[in-house]
Amino acid sequence: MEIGGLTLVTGAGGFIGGHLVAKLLQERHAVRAVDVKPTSDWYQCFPHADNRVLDLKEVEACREAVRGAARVYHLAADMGGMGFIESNKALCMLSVLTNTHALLAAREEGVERYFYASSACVYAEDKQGEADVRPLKESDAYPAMPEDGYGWEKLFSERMCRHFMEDFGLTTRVARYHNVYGPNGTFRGGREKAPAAICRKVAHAKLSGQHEIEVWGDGEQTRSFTYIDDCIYGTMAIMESDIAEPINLGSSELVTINQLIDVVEEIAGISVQRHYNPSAPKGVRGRNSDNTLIRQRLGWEPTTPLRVGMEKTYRWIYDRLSTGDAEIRGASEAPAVSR
Ligand code: NAD
Ligand code: GDC
Repeated sequence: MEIGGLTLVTGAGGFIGGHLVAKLLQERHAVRAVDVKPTSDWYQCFPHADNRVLDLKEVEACREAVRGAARVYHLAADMGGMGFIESNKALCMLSVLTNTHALLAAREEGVERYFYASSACVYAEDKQGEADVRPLKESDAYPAMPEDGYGWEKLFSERMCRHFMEDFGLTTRVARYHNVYGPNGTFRGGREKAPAAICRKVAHAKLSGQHEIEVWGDGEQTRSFTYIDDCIYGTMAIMESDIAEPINLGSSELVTINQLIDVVEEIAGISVQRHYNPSAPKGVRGRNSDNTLIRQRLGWEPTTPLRVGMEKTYRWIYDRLSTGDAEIRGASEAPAVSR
């Protein structure tokens, strides 16, 4: 027996959306799963969901997607890691259409709750200039100086959620995700983020016997990485909470990229020669999540240790590569530019 009303997940063919649909179905919710990609390209596709292929940049598609839904998790976005967002700013900004039209449709339909997946990329760049960074608290998004393109779109869409709540009474919730990783996500093709990219490179080194990898930047830049299970738990908790302002959803375990590589080497059981590429996309010098607010409001914060999450991620990527797929084995890391 299903519980609650219908829940819509947009971007359901992607990494986080696929895991969210899985969890909602496991908890016996009725789910509509929507993505622009053909279902054969979804990372996870469940026969028990109402799966639809729609381009949510179109308002009519949003109306079809939202029809009958009580809850909307809006995750659809044209996005990726630094290799994608640095060279596809216009495409990233066009995601404003999906959120705008989904909000309009949600208002018309009278949905009960609307969740928007924002990003740590909304934070002002001048607060992320050092590797030994002060963790970012929610107020650090202003005065606004976010990541060019992608970050501006996220910040604008956050504010649209806020004003739909204030002016139209639509209950909106916004989480700022900090670099989420795990199995069943992008690990090749140019949109992958550092955890999946490093897993792929080390797994490829192990499989090929050529124990060397390229590292973007000098490896001393810092990040915190959030395991997918924590992301899904936090997303659903924030959706059901009374937290009306954007809130960090991220790990506070700060590591350098070199330390991330150390972890993957240990999991893989090899050491690799690192070739640093200073002209590759680097993004901010340091970024970490201040979790004071989420601890106060939810009595919880992401806790999965990097070593534990990376073990599962590496195993999944290693298994994909070791299937013998020549294209995957030789996967190029050229930044993806789609036109
Ligand atoms: P993803 O790229 O794996 O999934 C996004 C999905 O949205 C894709 O499957 C894509 O096909 C779909 N999509 C894009 N345009 C669409 C459209 N016009 N209509 C319908 N579907 C469309 O990304 P993800 O990692 O699962 O991220 C989910 C959300 O979380 C995104 O909004 C992203 O910006 C946000 N986010 C993710 C991270 C992270 O580290 N993964 C960090 C910060 C924010
Ligand atoms: O791509 P990303 O994970 O995104 O890169 C983190 C750091 O890892 C960068 O400094 C990058 O130069 C370095 N790096 C080293 N080698 C590699 O092979 C590699 N591939 C990649 N991709 N990076 C490498 C992300 C955004 C997301 C999202 C999150 C929110 O920025 O790209 O879209 O919004 O932030 O936290 P990152 O953390 O800069």
